[in-house]
Amino acid sequence: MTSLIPPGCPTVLTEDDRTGTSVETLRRAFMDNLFFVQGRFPEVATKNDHYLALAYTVRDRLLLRWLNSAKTYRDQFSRTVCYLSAEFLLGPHLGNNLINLGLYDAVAEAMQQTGLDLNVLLDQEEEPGLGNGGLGRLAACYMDSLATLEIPAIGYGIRYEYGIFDQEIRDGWQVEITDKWLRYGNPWEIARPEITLPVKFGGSTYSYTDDQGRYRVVWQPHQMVQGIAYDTPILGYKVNTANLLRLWRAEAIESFDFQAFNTGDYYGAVNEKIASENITKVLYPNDEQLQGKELRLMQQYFLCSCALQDMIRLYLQCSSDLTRFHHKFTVQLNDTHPAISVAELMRLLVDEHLLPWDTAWDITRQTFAYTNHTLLPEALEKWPLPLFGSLLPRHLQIIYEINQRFLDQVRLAYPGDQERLARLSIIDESECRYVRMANLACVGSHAINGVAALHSELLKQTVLRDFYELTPEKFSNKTNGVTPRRWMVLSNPGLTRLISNHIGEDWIKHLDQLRRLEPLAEDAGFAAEWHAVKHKNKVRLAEYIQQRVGISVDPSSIFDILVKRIHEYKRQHLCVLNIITLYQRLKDHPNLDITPHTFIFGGKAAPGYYKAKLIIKLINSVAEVVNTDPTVADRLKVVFLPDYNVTCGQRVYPAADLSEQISTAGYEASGTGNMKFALNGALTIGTLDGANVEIREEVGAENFFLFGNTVEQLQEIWRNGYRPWEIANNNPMLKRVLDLISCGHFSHGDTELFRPIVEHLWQNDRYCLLADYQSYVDCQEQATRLYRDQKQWVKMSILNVARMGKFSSDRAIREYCEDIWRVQPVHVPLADTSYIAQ
Ligand code: C3B
Repeated sequence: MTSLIPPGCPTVLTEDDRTGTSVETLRRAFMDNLFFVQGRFPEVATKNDHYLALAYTVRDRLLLRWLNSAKTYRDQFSRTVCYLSAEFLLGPHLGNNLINLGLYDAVAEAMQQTGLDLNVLLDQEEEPGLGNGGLGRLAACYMDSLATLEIPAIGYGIRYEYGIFDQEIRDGWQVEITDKWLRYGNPWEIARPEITLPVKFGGSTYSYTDDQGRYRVVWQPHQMVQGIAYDTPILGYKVNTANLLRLWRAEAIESFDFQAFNTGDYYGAVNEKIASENITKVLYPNDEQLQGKELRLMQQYFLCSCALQDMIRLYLQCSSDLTRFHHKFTVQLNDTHPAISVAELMRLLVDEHLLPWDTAWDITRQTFAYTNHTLLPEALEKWPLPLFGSLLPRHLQIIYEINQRFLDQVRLAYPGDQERLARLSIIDESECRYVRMANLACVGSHAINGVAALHSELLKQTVLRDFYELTPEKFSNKTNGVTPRRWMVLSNPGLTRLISNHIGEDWIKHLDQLRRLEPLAEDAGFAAEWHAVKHKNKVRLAEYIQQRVGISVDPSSIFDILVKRIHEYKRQHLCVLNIITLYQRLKDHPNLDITPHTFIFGGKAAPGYYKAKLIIKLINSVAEVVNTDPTVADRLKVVFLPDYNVTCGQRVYPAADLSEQISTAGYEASGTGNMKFALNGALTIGTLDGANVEIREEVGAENFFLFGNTVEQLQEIWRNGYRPWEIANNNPMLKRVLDLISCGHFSHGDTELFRPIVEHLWQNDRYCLLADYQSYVDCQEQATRLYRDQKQWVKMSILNVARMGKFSSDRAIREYCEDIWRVQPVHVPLADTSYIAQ
């Protein structure tokens, strides 16, 4: 057994203040931290002091496990997964760490004894919003599962000083506020100022032949910055494994400053410093829309260079034979954002470690694997050649070389097929020339995957078709998953308790075990408890809504929720069309007996995406009218929850009756919110898109509200010439709904405000809202009618949860481990703590 204890030391575990877990020890450690870390005595301590004192108390327990993990991996030179991602949307740490340590109840008790409420302290934490949405959150779920499955892993990312903006709603419009998440410090990270790595930008290259006759290229940069490591431990659930999330911050290199300073250019030196530090200042707030900004490319390269240099540094601590690098590390590229890694690893191996090109290329391809997360053409990253070449001149040469060798192979496989050659080329030669990052990722990886069955199929048929035909063996599907620890145990303690009382706690690590709930779907007593848990969650959300936006909603109405980034393809405005349809019906028939209905929206729009921001305005405008119209008489309520983030998700998912997953078929790669809702007992109304397809397969068609055209049907519609205006003109209710928006009914008579939305629907309707409108409205009606039969609804809810086991991120990570990473678990024993405490 690996141990931090030198031979001869006593091996009795003692309860010390930094590692002990009894209520009394936790309480004492907390007081100690309040005093000696925060420098406060109880009478003047603020909520934030309390939060920090508790965070440090919990962190000590994490560090014990983290050090043991690091030591074990180092001793065993364990094969390690490196997850490279420009985003990690972690959400607050404290609650999750308490769950994973198994200390939630003990800490709640210790706080209570101190006269504090754990919930108040949990609310103090600023969440690290280092991601936009699904892609960043997936990375966070995967870090949780990697640790829980005891897989050695490092997450490499960027420590943005400002994460995703905070959203305020003013007069119905989104306003962006900078997210100063580090303002009060971050107790979960440990700065590693001794781990700094140089990163070069710009300049030029020259070549020469060295005294051993080798062709060498030297990159003389125009600018150099250094990356500083900040480490956050990521603990698994009830295991000793705590993996490393290493985020990089950019800083000016001191010597550069001094150079300028010595020549008297003090302000020039300071400017240089500021420019360097800008690299990690802010997260780009676009989720699926490319913005070809130079600073973004700098961020991407900065991350990749720091991560790969760090891996090589770690490798060389244990072995000098870099030809086996890929045996130690396997690197997953989370979308194309880190795809420049392919060229950077080649540069490091060839230019700096003097490996022959072919050897380096072999290592590189065996190191990387690439996950694609979107089919949207506007999200496929490509960089204009002049920009790329001026920032990364050496990488452009390397890419040309990779491309030339690759295209030679393509020519052999498809003699004379010039068009295919042009499509496969890493360089886009049409009009302006670009570097295509997806092509670079495909050529430089040994495995390529999509994130849901349908998405992976469409990838092979559309954006990556040529690559699939060339190397079909590289392709596979890895359907996304979510961690049940954060998304059930932490956010829905009522449901967790109920489930565990009946089937034990194994399901938390083996989500398939939820199947054992199936027989209970017929059990009236269990169903009553199930219903009670949901109702309580809804009451809690209703209180939050009242407090946050001042709207009172009825917890016994159906809670119909749509939370995700705002995007036309996600079709929040289709949901609005249905709301207006219901509103119109009530106006026509004031005594109509409808199921009381609360629509809840949440989500951020990219700041430069005007249509998405207008959709937010539309939702709020419709809410204003509907919520106050006496004819409606509280039977319809519409709420837009501002600043939707991980914390807000944790409140929302447990309280949902109906989950809206209504994207245009073929556009949502997978979705993961759909999984979080269903795992918390919501039924889904959705299209055959992304992972909805597989959710429906698992829970059964009879327990899923399906509507809308399929991918094939939509293709057919477009082939025949899609004419949305004909649909609107032939559907009187739809036409009235569109006219009601156009005539200014929801905009105080302003007929211009929503014109961009309505006009687009009439004339073009790229995302086929009108084609799916009637089917959606009918399906909504069917769902709300069924909601009145609570017995049937609850039964369907139980069956949904019972059959959702597949969608654990543990399953997804197991598949990556077996099919792509070929990595085994490494058990971490817990060393004697008394030695550490000495
Ligand atoms: C998202 C996709 O939009 C989702 O369908 C998918 O579930 C997640 O990724 C995770 O795979 N996505 C994103 O959030 N940002 C991108 N740039 C591309 C895809």
